[in-house]
Amino acid sequence: MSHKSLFKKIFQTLEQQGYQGRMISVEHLAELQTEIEQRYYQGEMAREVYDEEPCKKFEFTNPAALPEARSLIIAAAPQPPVEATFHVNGQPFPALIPPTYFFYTDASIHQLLDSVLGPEGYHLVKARLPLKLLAVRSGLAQYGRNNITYIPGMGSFHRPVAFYTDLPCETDSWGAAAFMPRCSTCQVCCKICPTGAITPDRFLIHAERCLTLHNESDRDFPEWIDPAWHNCIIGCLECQSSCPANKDVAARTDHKAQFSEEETALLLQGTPQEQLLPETQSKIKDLEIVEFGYFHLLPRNLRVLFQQQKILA
Ligand code: B12
Ligand code: SF4
Ligand code: SF4
Repeated sequence: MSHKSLFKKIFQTLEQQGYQGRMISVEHLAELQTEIEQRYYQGEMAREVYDEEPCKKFEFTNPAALPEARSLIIAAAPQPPVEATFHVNGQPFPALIPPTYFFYTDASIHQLLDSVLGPEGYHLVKARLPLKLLAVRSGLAQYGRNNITYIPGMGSFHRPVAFYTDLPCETDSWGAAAFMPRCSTCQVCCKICPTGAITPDRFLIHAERCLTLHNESDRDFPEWIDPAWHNCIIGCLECQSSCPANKDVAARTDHKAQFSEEETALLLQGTPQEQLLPETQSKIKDLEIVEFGYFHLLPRNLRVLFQQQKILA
């Protein structure tokens, strides 16, 4: 098959699944690296965030597993927030996990790309890169003022992923970073962000203030965080769920596990995963928190949510 036909087939295959994608040449990696490093050295990026994984593991050169990579495919799949229901004192308590924490779409995109490229002898390797910048500069997405990226039809409720491939890049969509036009007359996210992480005076968020950084961490919550600000099992949804650009997608939630009173009590006590009943383990696995290494944070994060609702003292 010609490169042009392959290129067409890749994007048709993604679109048939409701996904979207773009392709750029690996030649732009150096520019991507310079942009990120300049911001870092100019002090725009919080060192406590960018000196840690996954940012410190960004790789701006072809991966060892595919040194002859010629292009990058950046793709995104719609991903709604997920709801899990817990039970405390006879009361059901629905709690949300934002998009991002579910890997299944990465595997699905990988599989689809491989089904097109594999039979033609091309290879794919997952990239460790700044995905928002890549999505925006490839033309797949636009930045919102909240510093999250938006794709038509998906809003910000999508999960991006990128793959290196040895397929030559014949249609390169690299361009300048775009800002969602509607943000120029809107500041809803700045006002709603509980921690003041989004400020109108600069585009980058004050990442060190983002609630997500703190409730994804093992460290005790800093004193300046009001417990009432927590709104998810992990992460935070405030600047996305309030955004008018998400109006058409915000109502969708995937309903997953229901945890009984006994299961909720065991989780709150911090019972090790392997000591939970197999059906509880399977529900937890379904939430993908285990894969992310966040299972141990559940007792603390659930407790703070329940206390806020006065369900627990
Ligand atoms: C580090 C990180 C964090 C840190 C720091 C966040 C940050 N803004 O950098 C913390 C822990 C705080 C965090 C929080 C969240 N994160 Co996060 N995070 C990442 C990670 C690992 C890297 C982000 C990164 O590259 N930062 C570097 C900075 C410099 O890049 P940037 O934010 O894109 O900044 C660019 C713009 O500011 C632009 N720019 C600057 N000035 C101007 C001016 C104009 C006019 C324009 C157009 C552009 C522009 O240039 C900068 C780059 O040079 C990615 C995964 C990945 N591998 O990419 C996920 C990722 C970005 N996170 C994601 C999400 C969803 C979140 C949360 C909503 C958490 C949640 N799910 O509950 C919050 C949102 C916070 C927010 N409002 O941004 C998603 C975003 C999906 C999407 N729709 O865009 C990602 C891609 C993970 C994933 N695979 O889904 N995150
Ligand atoms: S809330 Fe308003 S300013 Fe913020 S990202 Fe959404 S449209 Fe843009
Ligand atoms: S995720 Fe929450 S804390 Fe972080 S910037 Fe958005 S609203 Fe603010």
